[in-house]
Amino acid sequence: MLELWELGGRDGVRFSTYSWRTRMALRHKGLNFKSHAVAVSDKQAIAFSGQGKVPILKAGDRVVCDSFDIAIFLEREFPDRPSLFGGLQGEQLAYFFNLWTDREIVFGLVPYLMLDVLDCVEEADRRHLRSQIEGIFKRPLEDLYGEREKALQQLGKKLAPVRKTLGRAPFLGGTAPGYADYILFGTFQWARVVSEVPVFTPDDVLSEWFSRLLDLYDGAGRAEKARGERKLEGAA
Ligand SMILES: N[C@@H](CCC(=O)N[C@@H](CS)C(=O)NCC(=O)O)C(=O)O
Repeated sequence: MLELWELGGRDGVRFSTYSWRTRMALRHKGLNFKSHAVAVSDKQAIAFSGQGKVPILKAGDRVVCDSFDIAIFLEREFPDRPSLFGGLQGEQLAYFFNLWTDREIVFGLVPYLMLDVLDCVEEADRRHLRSQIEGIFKRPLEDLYGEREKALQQLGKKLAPVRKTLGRAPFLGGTAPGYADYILFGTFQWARVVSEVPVFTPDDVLSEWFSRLLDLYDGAGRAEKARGERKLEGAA
């Protein structure tokens, strides 16, 4: 039995970029799992893992931390299921893409999204996340938010090679999705779940790709409601 510990916000909303990478990897392998929602400030709940971050995957008595290590674990443990990397060369390239996405895209989205994230979590997590992010950027979140237009423009430039790549094939994995797709998907799913403002316009090739990813595995990504959808229902 596979169990996933992942961030859960108010009303159990699943918004973490890293847990979405893992969720999609599990679906890709056709594996069922039990999800445990964890508050980011609740370190007691994940003390069993010997570290302080989620996602964490438990498979029997084995505990795997870090979304990329979880993907490698799934690839090694379930080699007969569809491959996430398409071999070691693909795994190495996906490792690079994971680092690039974390440093350039996730970091680039923080000014744009972080105040929205605070709306989606309970008070203790709000304090935790504000002090963490303000500690990293050395500025109040409101100042960062004031620069979101600039942040979006920079993001647009950084994503240009991804757009060009998606002009050649429907997925970063080629004709079928692979772990590189889930890395980037998780990042935009984070944006979709916490913010009402779309990161790209509907005619953008990235928007078409994102929509394909949302549809995968019986619409697993789409089943998590966007911030705008929750607002319409009076829940956000
Ligand atoms: N490199 C890790 C990063 C995981 C990570 O940063 N998780 C965040 C939640 S999205 C966390 O647990 N942070 C702990 C904290 O803020 O105290 C991965 O890929 O899983």
